[in-house]
Amino acid sequence: MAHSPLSDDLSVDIHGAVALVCLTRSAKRNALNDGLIMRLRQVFEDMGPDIKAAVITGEGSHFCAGLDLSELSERDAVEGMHHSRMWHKALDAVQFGRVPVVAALHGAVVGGGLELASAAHIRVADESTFYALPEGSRGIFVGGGGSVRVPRLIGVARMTDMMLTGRVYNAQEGERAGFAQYLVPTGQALDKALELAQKIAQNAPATNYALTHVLPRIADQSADHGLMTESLMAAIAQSAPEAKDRMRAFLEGRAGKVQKSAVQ
Ligand code: 1HE
Repeated sequence: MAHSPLSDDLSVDIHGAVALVCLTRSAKRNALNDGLIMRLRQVFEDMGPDIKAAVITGEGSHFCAGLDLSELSERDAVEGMHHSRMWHKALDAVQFGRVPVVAALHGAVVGGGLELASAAHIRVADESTFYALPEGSRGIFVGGGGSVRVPRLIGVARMTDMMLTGRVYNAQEGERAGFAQYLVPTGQALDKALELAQKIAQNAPATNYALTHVLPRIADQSADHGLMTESLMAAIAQSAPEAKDRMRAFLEGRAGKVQKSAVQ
């Protein structure tokens, strides 16, 4: 396993075909300053072809406390626009990079931390997780893509309520609302996220690409355009030799059957 502390604030460990990206600014609850946002972008843009999936997590007792509020002070409107666009580029690099990303969540997943978690493709939360958008009470608005990504997880009405009233969702409520796809006992989110990422890394690359790059675009299209895009993607995926090998493996009894899962 290779370990690279990219800076005091971020590290990357390679577990086979999975990159584990960790926010390591726990003294500030992994609050995201400009330098950290730029490094995150760089890490996801530079992910090489040997990496097939990634996990993102945070060191210490919280995933991420959002924007580093100590940097907010002296920005005018134009600088504020550039700052928000910088976040967009970084979180687009997470969502639309080479590989599927699983976020392992615990403690605070708030403000820009929730925006970061929302850019991942799957979220695994432990029982200590809580979700909030304190921007509402800090007199600001989301600026890291939250208005686009959060409603796709929980709906516009829930996000509006969170920002107008300061409502905090606990781990169970968050899973029911759609923030997380998996809820595990405290301390187990990272292991579960790594297990899922190892599984995802075994998928055919065309399937992973279709799910991370094409499915969200289809969801934004009209039904008619979406169906056409689906057909094009399906044809490309089916034509790959790897897809044919996998189908043949099933027909010849060499691939696993779909199994009813144990109650989770
Ligand atoms: C910070 C930040 C931060 C902690 N920026 N320094 N986000 C927020 O409004 C959330 C603000 N943070 C909190 O509500 C709490 O810190 C937590 C619930 C996340 C954690 O509580 P706790 O008791 O574990 O830690 P703490 O004692 O509050 O914080 C420890 C240190 O981290 C302390 O600094 P210290 O020098 O006094 O030790 C805090 O000041 C520091 N810290 N959070 C800067 N966010 C693209 S736009 C996105 C817009 C937003 O994200 S707005 C929401 C910002």
